[in-house]
Amino acid sequence: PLEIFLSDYTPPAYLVDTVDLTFKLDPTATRVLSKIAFRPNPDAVDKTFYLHGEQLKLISATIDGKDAQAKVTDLGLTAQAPDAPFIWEAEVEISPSTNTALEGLYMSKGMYCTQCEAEGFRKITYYPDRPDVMGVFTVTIEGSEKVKLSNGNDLGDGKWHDPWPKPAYLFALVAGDLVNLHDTFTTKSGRHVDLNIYVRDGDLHKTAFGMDALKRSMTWDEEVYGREYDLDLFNIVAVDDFNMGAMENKGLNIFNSSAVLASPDTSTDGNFARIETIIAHEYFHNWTGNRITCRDWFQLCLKEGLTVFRDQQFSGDTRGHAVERINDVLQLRARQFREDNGPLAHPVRPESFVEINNFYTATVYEKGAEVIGMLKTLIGDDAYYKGCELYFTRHDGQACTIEDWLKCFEDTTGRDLTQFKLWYQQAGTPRVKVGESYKDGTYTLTFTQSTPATPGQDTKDPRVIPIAVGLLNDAGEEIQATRICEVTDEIHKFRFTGLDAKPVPSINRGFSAPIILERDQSNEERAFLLAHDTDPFNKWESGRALGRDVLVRMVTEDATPDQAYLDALEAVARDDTLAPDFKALCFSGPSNDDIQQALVDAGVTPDPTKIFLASQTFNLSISQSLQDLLPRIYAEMQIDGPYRPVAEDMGKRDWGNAALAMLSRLDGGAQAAKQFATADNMTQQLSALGCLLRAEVGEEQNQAFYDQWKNDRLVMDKWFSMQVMFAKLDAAPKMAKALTEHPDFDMTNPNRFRAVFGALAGNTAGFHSPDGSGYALLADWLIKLDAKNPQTAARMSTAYETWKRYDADRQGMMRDALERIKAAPKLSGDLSEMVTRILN
Ligand code: HT7
Ligand code: ZN
Repeated sequence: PLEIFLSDYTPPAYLVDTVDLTFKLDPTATRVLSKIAFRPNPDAVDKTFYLHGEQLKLISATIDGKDAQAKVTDLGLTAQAPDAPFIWEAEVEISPSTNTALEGLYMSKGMYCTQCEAEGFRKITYYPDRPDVMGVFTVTIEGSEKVKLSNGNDLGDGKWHDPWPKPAYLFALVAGDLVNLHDTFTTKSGRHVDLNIYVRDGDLHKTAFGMDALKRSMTWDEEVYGREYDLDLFNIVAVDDFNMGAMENKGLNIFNSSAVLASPDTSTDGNFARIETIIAHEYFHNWTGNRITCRDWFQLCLKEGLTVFRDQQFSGDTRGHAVERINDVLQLRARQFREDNGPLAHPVRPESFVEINNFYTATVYEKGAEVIGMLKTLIGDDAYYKGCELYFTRHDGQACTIEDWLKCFEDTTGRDLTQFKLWYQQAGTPRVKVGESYKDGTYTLTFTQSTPATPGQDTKDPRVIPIAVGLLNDAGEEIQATRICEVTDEIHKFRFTGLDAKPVPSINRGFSAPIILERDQSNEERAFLLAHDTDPFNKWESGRALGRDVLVRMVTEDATPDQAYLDALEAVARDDTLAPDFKALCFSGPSNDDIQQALVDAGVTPDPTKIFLASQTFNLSISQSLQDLLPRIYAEMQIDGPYRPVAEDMGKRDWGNAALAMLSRLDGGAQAAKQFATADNMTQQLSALGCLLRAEVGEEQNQAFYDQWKNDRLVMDKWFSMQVMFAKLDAAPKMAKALTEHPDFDMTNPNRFRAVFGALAGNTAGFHSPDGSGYALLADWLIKLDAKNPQTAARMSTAYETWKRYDADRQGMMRDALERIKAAPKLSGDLSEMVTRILN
């Protein structure tokens, strides 16, 4: 396998002006005719004319009308091209119906669709398939399908023209017998835009929320970033078979149907919130990704980190900043910290890769977003938006680098961002030790930073870390409003003067930097901050730390939950000033993975079985201590009137269902059974089913759920996943195995595969069953899936990335599973790269 290095970047030999494509659609023999106007690139070093192309049957190729005499390999072709502008014409044949990798042109339930990011266009025709080659595309689609779509504006008769030059990864085509919801949007400068969401017949009633989210996203980007839409048409298409969430193709976004289709009876609050975020994310890419794209795939975070940051801002503005931030950090810790502290750790901007699809990671996306957030914190809001404005004007229509992005902020602020750039270059989560002292009215905080070695990076330089700090007095009053301590050295001190007594610090407020704080903090202080901190993130964080400490002691010392913790939780439950969704988060408790990390940090080998059993006792104790309060909370959180996917109602359902989960540990599921029977929306129905499955009394309801929803594939994904999620210990791999034998299991559909095996990997105690059955089952299925869909198989192999954390037996069995995958015949480059990196 070929490793590609950022340092080897060279400009393309030829640039593209225009691309004319004609598709003669046929399931097994689609013909693609291309006519491309090339011109030599004056900046090129290597002048070889090279076009990428994979799995293509070349019918003919000419340069200026003469046989191109192309030399073809499995990966592309070369030809003698003039050192002057010329026209390339080619015809190739491809087979969309047998394309199960879902990359390039493929078929999903009778519908043609494409996925070209990152390198799928080369499976459609020969082309310089790299993001720094941008052309103006005109597309003609010939076929009997009722609806035929491509990028840009509709010229009629299956013909499309996109006036904006774009890289090939943003090309899209869809053809099928689809129906659509139509709406319109008028931009602030008066452009009339037609909006459509195309779906398969029968799904139209699930499109209204997506359309509303799209219009709100368009308004938000105008108001907050001054970005307007730039075509007369914006189309979204829902596709059932899709490797990721969605794709931002210019003017023709393609969505996994799970990321756009929503209705109250089939979608949970969580689904609605996710759909809103993804719609916004893809729409925001129109400026951060499409108008300004990446020079090469090493710069992926340029568009992804920034666009995630923008979608998080949007969701915060829409649903509330405190809860949005807590949820974003929960995600970051669960996925990115895990990645950053294991064998797959890599910088936000990687230095090398074998398969770019393996770098659509939590580090590039989520840590990439954190880096933007820190930049904004360091330079301030005004300077941030001024820098963005310069970026949009200076680089419109270009393919850029992280250096281009940072230079805009250097030029607007006069600040040197060389040290800040380390956040893009160094992998690993910084650890910051906190020391404190108080003398004569001066309180001093000493921060000492270090970052553990990561693959290929043994030593690290100190980074600039913005740590937001506030101080409270012992009456719980804020005596120092949030101040940003800009840590730049390995050891950095900050003084707070004029104090009457030693304060209580609230450190890294709002999670201002993605770091691990190391501080000896007493449980009294945690409880104090949980009660008094004005920063909602640290208020929640203190409660979380308390819970983690209790659980860790339960695992390591067989302790019982202490009364102080239970009292602190009760105070949260009774506090009428706190929002219901915030309370629900305070009660979500530390995750299994949280506890594992804490144990590893304390030098203890985590045993997932033991942690699971301790968590059961922990949750039961909380339920018992609140038993008098729970019926009242539950009753108060019930909502009269029709379901609305708005933050206020979602918060009430969250808190009400947290109460239901606690009640179910006491009443054997009686209340949950009532809720299941009367629920008029999926959030209530599914929460109740979860409680019943957890209590191991939900067999009847589980069957009823199946009977009710067996024809709705998105709800069926939930049904598959719930059963694995709530199976206890080694029942989880058994359940997953049984579900693979269910007639509705379809391994070629990534959503269904993830429903079963994503749930298995997420059921920590089940996946890590001491007999190794979880590891072995996943390995069997990853090998099977790899033959059909390497991209999804490779992504799911990350379930093994923590293998070095465990005891010798578990390590041995996980290593065996990884070795078995590695030795599988005809293993894809995608999966092979992942298992090799995980094993190293
Ligand atoms: N930019 C897209 C990333 C992507 C993708 C999407 C679907 C299928 C395969 C894919 N490979 C890469 C989605 C996004 O970040 O918005
Ligand atoms: Zn994206």
